[in-house]
Amino acid sequence: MKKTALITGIAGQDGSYLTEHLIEKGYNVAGIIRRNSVVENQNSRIDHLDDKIETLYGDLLDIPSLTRIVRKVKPDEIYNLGAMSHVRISFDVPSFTIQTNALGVLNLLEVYKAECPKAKFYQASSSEMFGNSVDPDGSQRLTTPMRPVSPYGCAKVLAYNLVVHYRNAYNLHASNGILFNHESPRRGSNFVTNKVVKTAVQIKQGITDKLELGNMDSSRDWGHSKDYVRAMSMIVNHRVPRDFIVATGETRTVRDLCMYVFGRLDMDYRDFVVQNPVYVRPEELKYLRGDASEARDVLGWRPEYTFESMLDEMIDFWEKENTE
Ligand code: NAP
Ligand code: G4F
Repeated sequence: MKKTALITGIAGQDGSYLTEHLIEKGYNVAGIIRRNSVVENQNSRIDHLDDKIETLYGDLLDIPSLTRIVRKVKPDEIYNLGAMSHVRISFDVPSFTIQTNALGVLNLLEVYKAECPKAKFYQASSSEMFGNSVDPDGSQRLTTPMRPVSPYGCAKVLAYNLVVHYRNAYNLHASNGILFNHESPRRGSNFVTNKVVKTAVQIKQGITDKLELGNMDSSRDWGHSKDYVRAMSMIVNHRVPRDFIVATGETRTVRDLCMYVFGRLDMDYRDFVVQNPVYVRPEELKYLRGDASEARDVLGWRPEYTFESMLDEMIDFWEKENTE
């Protein structure tokens, strides 16, 4: 019989790729969307899947909607990807961030426990939870202390702990994927990778003449969303519920990112990038490099994209987009 997956945040970057992946694996897919005042903007990432999925209006902060949806969909697997996912903006809307990213998870766990405790549950946890904590070998792993440096990171730590607690206390198949940064052409263009690629292409095409950034010295472990949603499905289908790190194991600075993208377009980033304090965070997470050896050894997960092939795909996307 076909399995049914319920995805919160289905219209987001990861939600859209996960939906494609699960449809390919033969799942029925249903997802929660929120009301948006500009309806045309709502489903741009999943419009092409319209006739293959069911979308239902709901919100992680609205328990009756979660109960109604879970009763209707009867999911075998729940993927909780819904969140206020922008770290810098979480400093501007800390209370909303904590409510959505922490209490929203509690709401969903309660509905899951009450309505479909035999289902499997995935929580989108984040490397932002580690803050500036790094092991002596320069990596973060499951045992690395979590010392978050943003409202977003604090909320994700609470959600992470709630999932572990519900798993242990109520014998639920609930797992955390601690995913390091992952990108794609579908990434919001206010995250640094897509911002750099989109603006560099626009500079090349004469549409604009500068790129304003914040801190260029922070390092991130960047992978591709398509690779990371495969890991989500592997985690959920692992025999026992447990947490995994998903990362490439390579780290690069924002400066390296600019150097590669502008270089690919035959430009020198130093001629175009200016610093704007608006994009500097009150507290910065300086360095991330994940140790995903358990995802590789236990789940058999391997990323297919490299840093370069991911950025090449994003450059191709924006070159076509800007000329259409
Ligand atoms: P995204 O593109 O911002 O998607 C997030 C989705 O969550 C959006 O569709 C959003 O809907 C929805 N959402 C927001 N608030 C909600 C609420 N109260 N109730 C229901 N849905 C809500 O983010 P993403 O990159 O796909 O990330 C997916 C998840 O992974 C997030 O939880 C994120 O924090 C986590 N994560 C991401 C990364 C990464 O590098 N991408 C790394 C680690 C963890 P609206 O459009 O209506 O706002
Ligand atoms: O692209 P970013 O905004 O991603 P960030 O903050 O690392 O968060 C992403 O990854 C997390 C996993 O670690 C996820 F949990 C989270 O949901 C999100 O997907 O910023 C990356 C780096 C930061 O150091 C930031 O300070 O780029 C630096 N940066 C420099 N200038 C900038 C900019 N970031 C943005 N967004 N915009 C700039 O102009």
